[in-house]
Amino acid sequence: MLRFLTAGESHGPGLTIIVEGTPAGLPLLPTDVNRELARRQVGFGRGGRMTIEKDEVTFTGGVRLGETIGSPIAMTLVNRDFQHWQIPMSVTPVDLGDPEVRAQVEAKAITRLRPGHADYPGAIKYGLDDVRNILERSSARETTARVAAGAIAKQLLRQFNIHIHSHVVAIGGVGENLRPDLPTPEEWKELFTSIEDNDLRTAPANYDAMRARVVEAAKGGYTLGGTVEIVVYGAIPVGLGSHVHWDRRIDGLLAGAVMSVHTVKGVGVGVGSDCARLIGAEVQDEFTQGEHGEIARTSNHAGGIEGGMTNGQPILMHAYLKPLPTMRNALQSVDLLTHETFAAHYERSDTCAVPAGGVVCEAMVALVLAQEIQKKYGGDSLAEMLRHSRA
Ligand code: EPS
Repeated sequence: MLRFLTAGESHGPGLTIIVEGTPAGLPLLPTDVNRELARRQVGFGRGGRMTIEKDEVTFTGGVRLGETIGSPIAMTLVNRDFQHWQIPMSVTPVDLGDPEVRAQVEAKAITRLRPGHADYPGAIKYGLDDVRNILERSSARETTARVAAGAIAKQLLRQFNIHIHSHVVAIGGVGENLRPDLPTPEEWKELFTSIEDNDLRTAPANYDAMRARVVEAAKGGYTLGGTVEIVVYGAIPVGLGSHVHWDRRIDGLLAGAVMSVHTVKGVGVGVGSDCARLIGAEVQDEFTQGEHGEIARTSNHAGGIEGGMTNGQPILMHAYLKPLPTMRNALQSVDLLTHETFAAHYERSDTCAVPAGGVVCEAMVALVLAQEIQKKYGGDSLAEMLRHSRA
């Protein structure tokens, strides 16, 4: 079954991604991955880093003549910014006796803990007196690697006519949090096309007000969070996941995967947290007889999941992202070593990373669903999986 591992620091030489367990015979080109990486790099409100990087993978294993061969897929990706960090992020020891070299390493040491970041627990856990080693791996740079792995999962799901998309529905309190009704497939298509055309990845009606909110935050030196909606549509089979055990319920698996994305502090399925205040009739979805006599639904408040299983409706999820903890207008902090009070450490960061966050959430959803599709259909090759799905 598909699983993945990533390695690499934010300002180190690069990222490495291994995706294991993909079936043989899946058509796969670097452009399938790079297209997703480019979507993640877009986003009004990002800092200067995205103008330095151009994220593109090199396959170094698992793919031959444009198809997977069943062996682990290995990808590497270069951090272009590493050229500015060669001494402080050197893999081999550097000459700290040289005052110039020492100054460069010391300039990148961090001891003024950022509230809300991994700095404090990470430094205590790993016994460090410089938070740099925590920042480097806790940085959302790692999400590049997840999107690369997720692109392979998406490519597998596409073979079964399952598609995943996301859009930003709110930033910093501007925008709608929940969609009241289930849009038609045509409406989804129109919405998603318009979203890919703008750098906030939001419906055009929200764009100007959201953009103004981000500009205001950048001027004020603070950061913004927001809400993204993730939608899975197409031929979703009934019964991915199961009601029989807590760790087989697909809402739990999906929520856990999305919650693991940097800055995500809450996840909703269907009406999400609104279910606590709505009445029963507003949360469940009535059955009806469809046009061709089939079993159909009048709504999709459940977000396509009932009893820990997909019910064949589109899967609708919301992820709630907090404002990034690295802020020019820094909060009060203490120095890790002296415990003196200071303003928290600030270095180049983003005012708002919500549009990119949506693309990362898509990747995590894709990785979970690809595993579930493999459980459902089994098979070591794509042809075998397709045969099982047709049967
Ligand atoms: C990040 C800080 C910024 C972001 C980075 C995540 O990087 P830098 O410190 O180099 O300016 O740009 O995101 C990425 C590099 C990326 O690829 O998304 C952080 O502290 O989490």
